[in-house]
Amino acid sequence: MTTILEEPTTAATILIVDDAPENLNLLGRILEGADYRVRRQPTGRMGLTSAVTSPPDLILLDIRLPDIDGFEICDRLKQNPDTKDIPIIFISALNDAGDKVRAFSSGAVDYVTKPFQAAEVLARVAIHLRHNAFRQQLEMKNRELERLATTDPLTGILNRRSFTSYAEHYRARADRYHQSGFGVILLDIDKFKRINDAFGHDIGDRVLVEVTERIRHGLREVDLFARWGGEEFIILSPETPQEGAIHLADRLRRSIAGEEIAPAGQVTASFGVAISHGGEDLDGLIRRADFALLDAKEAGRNQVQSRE
Ligand code: GH3
Ligand code: MG
Repeated sequence: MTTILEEPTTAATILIVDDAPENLNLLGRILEGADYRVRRQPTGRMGLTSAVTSPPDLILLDIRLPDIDGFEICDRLKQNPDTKDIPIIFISALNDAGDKVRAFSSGAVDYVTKPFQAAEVLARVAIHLRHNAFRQQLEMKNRELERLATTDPLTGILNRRSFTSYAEHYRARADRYHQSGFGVILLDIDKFKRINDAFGHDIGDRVLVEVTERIRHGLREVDLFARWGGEEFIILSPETPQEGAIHLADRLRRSIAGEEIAPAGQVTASFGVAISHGGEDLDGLIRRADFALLDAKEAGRNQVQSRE
């Protein structure tokens, strides 16, 4: 992921909405002369349809139009999630401060009065396209950062930190609504160090990914599933009684051990289960699951144990 915002490179599409043909043509020619792609619409309704069906990169909008006026077009575009981020520049003969204020309050980014100067229009168009392209890049990078911060890079599932925050949310809600208990399952691959030692770290990583897939297939949409540590995973299963959680853990255990994972051979995991009793904090619950997991290891591995 690059960290520096890049200058926009593709030729932008600009929609001009103006009922005066001479304005449409003049503005269009100025913009085409600067290598923009231009669409021209002579009425409010046509401008609106054009903007919604194929959102342009920027709109130059006249205020006084024969059907829907520019303010209303702007309002409507700002309410539509598909068009709300398109920068709108009003181009109007209205030179009254009240009109300008209204234009900005309806969501326009700029206001140019007629008669306009070509160089000024081009400069304003360029700066708003640039700002908007940077804003889009920032949003994308923020989403990417959010994803990196909340998921485990190897397996793509939640990491420990985001699991804890989602689980805390579940716990608080279950307490508030006196919902039936939820189960926490901790599992740890057995003798995983041997796999790394015998086949190398890359094969070890592949085993982790395959185990993740097998677990994921056995879970419901509502279950939280995360990588808790190196070869340790955690599951929170909402509204699950003790027997249900033990049953689920055993099904997952069988799905891991059932079919060999080439070239490592049979891989097994040990499971510890704990069910929340209302009022208990998350740390306490996970600690109980961890004790149960130790019980499973001590009792010979490849099995499920639970703690009250
Ligand atoms: P036990 O049955 O008692 O759990 O034994 P174990 O060998 O699984 O447990 P131990 O804690 O001794 O070893 C875990 C190993 O997992 C050690 C560590 O190098 C390895 N490991 C942790 N994270 C990763 C990873 O992301 N990739 C790989 N390949 N190995 C990892
Ligand atoms: Mg282990």
